[in-house]
Amino acid sequence: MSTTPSDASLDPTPEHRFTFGLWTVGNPGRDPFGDAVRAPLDPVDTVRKLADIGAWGVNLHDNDLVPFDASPSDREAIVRRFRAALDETGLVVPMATTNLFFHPVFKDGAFTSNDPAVRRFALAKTIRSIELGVELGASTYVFWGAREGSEVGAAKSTLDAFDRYLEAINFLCAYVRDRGYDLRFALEPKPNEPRGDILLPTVGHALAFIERLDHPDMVGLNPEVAHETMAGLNFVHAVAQALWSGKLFHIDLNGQRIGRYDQDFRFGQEDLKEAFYLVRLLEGAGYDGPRHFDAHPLRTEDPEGVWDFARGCMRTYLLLAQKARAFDESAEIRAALEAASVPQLATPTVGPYSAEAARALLEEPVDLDALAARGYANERLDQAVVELLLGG
Ligand code: GLT
Ligand code: MN
Ligand code: MN
Repeated sequence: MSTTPSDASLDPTPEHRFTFGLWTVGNPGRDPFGDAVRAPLDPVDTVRKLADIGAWGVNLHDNDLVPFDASPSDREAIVRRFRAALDETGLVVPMATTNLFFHPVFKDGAFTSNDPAVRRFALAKTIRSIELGVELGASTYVFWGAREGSEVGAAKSTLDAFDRYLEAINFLCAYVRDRGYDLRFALEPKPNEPRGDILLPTVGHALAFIERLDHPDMVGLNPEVAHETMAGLNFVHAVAQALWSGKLFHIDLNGQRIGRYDQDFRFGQEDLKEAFYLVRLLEGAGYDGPRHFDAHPLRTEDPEGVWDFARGCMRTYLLLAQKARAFDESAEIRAALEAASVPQLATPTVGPYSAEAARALLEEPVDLDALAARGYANERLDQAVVELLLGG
C-alpha cells in the first residue's frame, strides 16, 4: 500500500474526527524543573490553525478559554469571539471539561477534598463549566480526577472519599438531566500525577465505580494511552473492555513509555505496535467517537514544531489505519491467524446452561496429551505483524 506524502488518504479531514485540546497544542512546555519555552496561543488562532490542518474539533477546560477570575462580561466577550472562530471554520467542540486541579484551592482534592466548602465550590465550578460546554455544543463531558487522591494514607478516609465522589457525580448527572442537556460523562482514570495516588486509577476501577451511580447509562470512560501505560497495564485490553462494556465514550491518544512520568508524547511516538493494535481495535469495532489527541509538543519545539506535532499525531493514526486495512486484507496474515486458532475464539464454548449440556461436557472424551502438545503458532503470527508494519 502506498504511503507517499502525496497520498490523499493520509490527509486528515473532518470525517476522521480528529480533535485536540486547547491545552495540548497550547502547552507552553513548562515542567516541574523549567519554565515555559513557548508563548501562550490565542484560542482563536488555535481554532483556525486546527481547521487548516484538517482537524474536526477542539476540546477545552473552562479555564483554557475563560480565565479563572474573569468577570461575567469578560466571559461573554471571550466566548462570543471563540464562537465566531468556530462558526467561521466549522470546527466543533465535542468535549469539554473542568479545571479542578490548577488553583491552590484544590490542593487536597476537588469532589473529595476534606473541606466541604472546597467540595461545594468544585461542584459549582463544574456546573458553570458544563454550561459553557453545552453552550459550545459539547456532547461529552470529561472528569479527570487529578487531585482526588493523597500522599498521606492517614490524611483521607478512602471510604468517605468514594462516598463523596459518588455523591458529586450523581449530583451532576441529575443536574444535566434536570436541564435536559444531551450530555454524557466520561471518567478519565490515571494512577498518579499530580497526586501521589489518584482514586479511580485505571479503566477497571472506573468501570466498577460507574455501576454504583444512580444513572450508570450516562457515564462512561475516557481512557488515555499514557495513563494505563503508567500503571503498567495493557491499554488495548483496557479499551477493549470499555468498548465491550459499551463505555468507550471518548479516548485520549498519545504516547508513553512504561515506568515514566506522564509523558503525553505525540501519538505513535512510543510503542508503534501497540498503537497499531489500538487503531485496529477502534476502526474494527466501529468506534465513532472523537479521536482526541491529548498530547503535548516536546519542550524542544518552537511554534512551528507545535504543528509538526499535531500533523504527526493525525498522520500516524491514518498510516496505522491503513496498516489495519492491509492486515485484514493480507492472505498471509489470515493464514497465520488460522494457524493460531484465532477465529475459533469467536465460537461459543458450550452455549447456554442445561443439565444435559453439563452432562455432555462431563462425559466428553478429551485427548489431553494432544491438547497439551499442540502449538498456537504465535511466533509466526507476530513476525507476520512485524513484517506488515515494517513493510517487509
Ligand atoms: C491534563 C491531563 C489530561 C486530561 C485533561 C482533562 S487535562 O492535561 O494530563 O490527561 O485529559 O482534564
Ligand atoms: Mn487525558
Ligand atoms: Mn496524560
